[in-house]
Amino acid sequence: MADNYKQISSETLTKTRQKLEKPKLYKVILLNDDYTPMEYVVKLLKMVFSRNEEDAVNIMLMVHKKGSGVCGVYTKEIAETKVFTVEKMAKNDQHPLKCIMEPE
Ligand code: TYC
Repeated sequence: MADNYKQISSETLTKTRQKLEKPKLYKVILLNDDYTPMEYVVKLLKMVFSRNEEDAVNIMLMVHKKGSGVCGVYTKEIAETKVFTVEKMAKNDQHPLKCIMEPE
């Protein structure tokens, strides 16, 4: 019998409430600045967010024009890791690039 059905008599089946909650999702957002080179942002979007060239360029341009842009939506731990990785890479390469996360 399927796991999410409970047999309460030989003839009656009741579907039990699914107990698994949907995980909360978080947007990872890149912030604009005046110093980080555009090519560097594109490279980072490809590496950290697995974006292709076209998507990476579009996201970078959106951030450049509007001040911020969503790079992806992830569960909490994955979003935290992406933010950490972006800031660590940028700091290591001496760019002031900032990245934040927000509940969706
Ligand atoms: N504004 C930067 C420039 O003109 C480019 C840039 C884009 C920087 C996106 C940060 O998140 C960023 N070189």
